[in-house]
Amino acid sequence: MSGSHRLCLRVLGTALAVVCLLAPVGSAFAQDADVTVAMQGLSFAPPTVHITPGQTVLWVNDSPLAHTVTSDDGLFDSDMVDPGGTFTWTADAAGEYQYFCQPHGSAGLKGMAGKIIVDTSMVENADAPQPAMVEASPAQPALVRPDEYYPDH
Ligand SMILES: [Cu+2]
Repeated sequence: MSGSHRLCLRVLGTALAVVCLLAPVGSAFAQDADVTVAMQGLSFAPPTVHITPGQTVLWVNDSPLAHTVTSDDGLFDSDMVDPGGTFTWTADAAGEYQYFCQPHGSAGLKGMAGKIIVDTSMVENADAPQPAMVEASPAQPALVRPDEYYPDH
């Protein structure tokens, strides 16, 4: 009776140990990156990402080929990223940053290439709902409808 109980605990303990070993590896990537771009086949997915200054892009090579993440204007260059490998870049300033893979693309968004748009539009988006709230107030006079004031009612 107690023997089978002990076996159950041992299996559970082994399962927990495996989870504990795997968890730190996964969370390490999640903490570092604000946006993830996959290298899939001969393309970057998604090809365009949008971040704000100070945020980090993580490239993950999900393809069986080695690729590079090379800035058009020389700001960053990953060198060869092997299958399963990663590369990160943190944007310091606003701007549009085009990049390409040296073996499979070239500058100017040709072939295997992508773009990082860095701006503060997320802050601008936060202001956007305000005009919509102002528009809601003119609807109030409609509560008093002229056709409800016919004298013969
Ligand atoms: Cu490539």
